[in-house]
Amino acid sequence: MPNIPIQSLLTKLGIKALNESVCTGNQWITSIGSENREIKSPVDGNVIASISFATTTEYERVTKVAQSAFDYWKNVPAPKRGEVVRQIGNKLRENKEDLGRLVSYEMGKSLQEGWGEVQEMIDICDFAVGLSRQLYGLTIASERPNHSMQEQWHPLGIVGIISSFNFPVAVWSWNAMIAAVCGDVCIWKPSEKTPLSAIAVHQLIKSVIASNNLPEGVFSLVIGDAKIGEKMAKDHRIQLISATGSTQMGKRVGQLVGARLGRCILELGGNNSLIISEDANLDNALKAAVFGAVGTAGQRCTTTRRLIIQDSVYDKFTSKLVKIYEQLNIGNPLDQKNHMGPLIDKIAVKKYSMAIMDAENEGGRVLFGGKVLEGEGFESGTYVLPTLIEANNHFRIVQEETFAPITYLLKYSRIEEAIAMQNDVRQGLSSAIFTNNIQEAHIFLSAKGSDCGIANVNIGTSGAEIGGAFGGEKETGGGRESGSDSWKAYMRRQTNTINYGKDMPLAQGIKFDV
Ligand code: UN1
Repeated sequence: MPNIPIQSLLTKLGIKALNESVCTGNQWITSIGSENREIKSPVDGNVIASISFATTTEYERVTKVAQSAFDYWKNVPAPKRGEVVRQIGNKLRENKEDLGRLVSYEMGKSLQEGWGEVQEMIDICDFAVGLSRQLYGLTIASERPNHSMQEQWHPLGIVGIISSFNFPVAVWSWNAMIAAVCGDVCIWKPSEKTPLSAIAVHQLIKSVIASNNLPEGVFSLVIGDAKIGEKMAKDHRIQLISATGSTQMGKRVGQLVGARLGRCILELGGNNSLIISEDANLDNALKAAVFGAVGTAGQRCTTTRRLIIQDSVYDKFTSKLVKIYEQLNIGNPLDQKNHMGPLIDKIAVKKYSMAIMDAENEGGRVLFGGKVLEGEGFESGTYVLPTLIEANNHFRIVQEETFAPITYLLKYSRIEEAIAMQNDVRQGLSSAIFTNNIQEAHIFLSAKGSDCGIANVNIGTSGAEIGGAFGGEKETGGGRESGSDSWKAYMRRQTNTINYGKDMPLAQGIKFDV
């Protein structure tokens, strides 16, 4: 097993003193009277570091600094803001290897996926740089003579980013890089399970902030727990909250932000399915199904949780799938021969075991897996076997998102039936179909097809590119982040009507003479 020289990695990434829980860009604020917590790696159970968590006093300081930074940043021309983002992208390029390794060790995803996550950050920087010259508004035909109308997009304010452990750094960049070119400043509360990767990111961008003479507060970090998250959600000084995590967490955040009529982008749970038609290229479908199910040990919001397989190919497909599962290597994610690493912690392992028990109690049949791994290399108690269960879509447990590598196998005979099953869950994030039948593919993408925010043909449910809008419907929360025109949620829209004539006609033909 490769031992990770964690201390030298932390030093390389500039992580030294850890009694500071808050960063406003260049400056770290020492936490006074706050509690210290141990951060353990799910890879080997070792304590990586003991770090301080912010108190509400420190949160207050950060918010004030962010408010004054916004007054500066909103006046910087957007392409100049893009230039700062370009430099951040380059910093990430230079440090992709080390940052990816830390993500992998702190979170437990495979090294390849750790690097992939940093690549996703680099990609969104590139996207945001281009966007900084394309924050286009519309011109609109006025109904009045000698009048023109236009729409402008202005900076919004402070964006609060609450991110989850499964993508410790990429989700920040989806939000923060777009927010930055839009003229917003951001305050990031990363998951309390993966704060070190967030600290590393802030250490990396420090030199960019300094060399561009940016004030403190354009990019801030608050290491905290749910208490800080609640504070952010209630804080009227934060114009937009972008939260990623469970549906349960999102409902709470949505209520708190809604109560003050603030804005929210919610990216919550998924219950993603892959439909495998008899007309599919089954070899490709197998590869996509396995990556979708076991990638990040089933802890992506886009993980393939349900395989909906046509009855005529069901036996053939499932027996091949079980054979692949038998050959998967599970172990230290930093060892590149391993396909799957650990779950984030023992609580997640417990949920995995309980979900399997529930599925069996409801009549499900385990075709593979269902075990927590023990023995050499698995001392941390966080490794499990990826699991395949024959089930029924209406089982209570199938209707839920369990953040673990458990995949339910479901059977269908007609495409309409498969789509109905795919849509018959409360979540609506990602979906996919494997078919070479053009009619089926188009039905799946049509209004009577998938009801999800993401619908793919002949690729899996996970691994979305940053260029598209990312997010989903129903209990997934309805928010969109990352590419396409998601930037609009980070800006304030203003409609302008300009009269360049000599008269003052009213709209709707109203007469009002004075
Ligand atoms: C998440 O799991 O919260 O599409 C995000 C994907 C990744 C992002 C997942 N690009 O799987």
